Amino acid sequence: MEQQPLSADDLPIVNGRVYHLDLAPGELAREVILVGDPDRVPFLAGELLASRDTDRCHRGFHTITGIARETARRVSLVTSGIGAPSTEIVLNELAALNEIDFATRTRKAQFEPLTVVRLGTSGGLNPATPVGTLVLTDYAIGLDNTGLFYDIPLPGPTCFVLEEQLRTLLKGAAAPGARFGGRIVPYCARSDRGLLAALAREATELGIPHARGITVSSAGFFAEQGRGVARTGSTIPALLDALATLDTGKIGLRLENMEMEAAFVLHFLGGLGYRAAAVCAVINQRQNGSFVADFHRQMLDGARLALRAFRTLAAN
Ligand code: R1P
Repeated sequence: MEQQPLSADDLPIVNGRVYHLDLAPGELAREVILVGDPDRVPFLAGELLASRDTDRCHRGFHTITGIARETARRVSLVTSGIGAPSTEIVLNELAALNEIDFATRTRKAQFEPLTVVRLGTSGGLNPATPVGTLVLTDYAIGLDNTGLFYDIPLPGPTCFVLEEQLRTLLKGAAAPGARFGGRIVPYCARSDRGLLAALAREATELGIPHARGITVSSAGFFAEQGRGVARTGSTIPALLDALATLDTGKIGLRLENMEMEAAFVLHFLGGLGYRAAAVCAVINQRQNGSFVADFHRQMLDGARLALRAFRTLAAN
C-alpha cells in the first residue's frame, strides 16, 4: 500500500532541516552520544573528535558530528535538553532524520537502526556507590508520563515485576490524602543487552569505576527529588528514602541513581528496535551530602566507553 506522506505539521522541516535540531539527514551519524547539557557537546567534541563536518545549534539543542580520534568512526554528539518532554522531541527528530526521505516525506524502504548512548549526570540512590561512579543502566523506571503516550510492549518479565514493585512503592509512600497519591504510573525499559555488555567490558578494561543497576528517571528536578523549594505540598515527600530501601528480590539489582531522561530514551528507542543504553555519573549523594564539583572527567570517561562500545558492536 502506498504511504501517505507526513504533513508539514506532522514533521516540520525548514530548508531541508528538522525544525528543532536544525539538522539535515546527512548531518546525523548512526552512532549518537546524547547529553543533557548543550555545553557538553563542544566540550566532548574538543576532547574526542579529530575532525567535524557538522556544528548546528537551535532552540538550545547543539549537535556536532565528526570523526572520533580514538576509533576513527563517525559520531554525533547531540543535546537532549532536560527531561522526557524535551527528549521526546529530540528522539523523534533523530528517528525522522534516519528513517524519513525528506523529498517525499515518506519512510524509506530500508534504513539501519541508530545506536544511542545517553551520557549524563545523576544523583545517587545507593549509599554504597561512591560519588564519581559511572552507573551503567540495566533497567530504567520512568516516572514521567511522556513515555506512557508510546504504546511499546513490555521488554520482558523483569520489567513487569519492576513496574509492579514501583507502583506499590509509590502508592505506599504517598502523603495521606494527597490528591495524586497512587496515580503516578511507573514504566520500565531496559538497555540493549549487547550495548550494555560492551560498555561494561570497556569500563572494566579501562579501569573506570562503574556499577550496573536500576536508574529512576524523574519527571521533575525539585519535588520528586526531595528538594523542598516550593511552598506547595508534595505527593510523595520522602520518595528518595523509599526508593533507596527498595528490595528488588530475585532481580538482585539495586536502584542506583536518579536522573531525568534514561527511561524515555530506552523505552522509545527500544520500541523502534534501535540500540540504546545509558551511562550516568553519580555526582551527588543526598543521603550523606557528598558530591563531585567537577565531573568533566566522568563525562569524558563515559564518552570514551560509548565510542569504544560502538566500535565493538560494529565489529560483531
Ligand atoms: C538536571 O540538572 C539535569 O541533569 C541530569 C538530569 O537528568 C537533568 O537533565 O542530566 P544531564 O547532566 O545529562 O543534563
